[in-house]
Amino acid sequence: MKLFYSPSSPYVRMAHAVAILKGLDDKLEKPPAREAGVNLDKLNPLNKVPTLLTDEGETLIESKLICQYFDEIGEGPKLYGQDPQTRRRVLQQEALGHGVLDAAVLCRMEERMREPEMRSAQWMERQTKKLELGFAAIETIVGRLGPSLGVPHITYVCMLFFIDQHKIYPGWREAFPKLAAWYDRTRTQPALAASEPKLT
Ligand SMILES: N[C@@H](CCC(=O)N[C@@H](CS)C(=O)NCC(=O)O)C(=O)O
Repeated sequence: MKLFYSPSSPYVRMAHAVAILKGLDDKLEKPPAREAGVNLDKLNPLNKVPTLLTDEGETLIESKLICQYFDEIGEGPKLYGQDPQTRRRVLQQEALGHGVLDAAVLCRMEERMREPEMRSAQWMERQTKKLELGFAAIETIVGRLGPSLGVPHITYVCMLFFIDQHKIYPGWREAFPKLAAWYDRTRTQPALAASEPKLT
């Protein structure tokens, strides 16, 4: 299988961490997606990472779908659960982490891509509100998650690492101390430690 890869992408990291957890890392090639000569848009019209090309020649786009595929073919307990209610709960918890990460990425893009005079304070406020309310909701969820690594753990750790790395929400640790303590404990679990980007 080929997982088109970018070491800085938190969405790629989510898929990679699930692959490690499901015993699939050895079966993954990780071609760099952003090198000259790689035309990812031929496989994925959205030209986004992660994109997975399976051994059967199927192309999967979206990290959440790739994580579900790894859960289907990998070893160990089913991360998305066996019954519809558990599955809905995991998908909902995952969606919340993705939504917060999406808002963080939009904040970063606004700052990176636009000149200061072109930036919209209203847009930033709108995204920042999603961060604040999302963090509050996630803080209550992690209190109930248990120690065994699952999709919500992976989603939240990858999201929090990205936000910390790019200083998108300074002060979150003081505002959400239980979430900060959970993050520091959880990020050291093997699949998360092994997939953590090396900061230079
Ligand atoms: N919802 C997508 C988001 C993927 C995404 O936005 N990836 C970024 C890298 S972090 C990307 O490839 N951006 C390139 C672009 O938008 O042109 C997922 O979960 O896979």
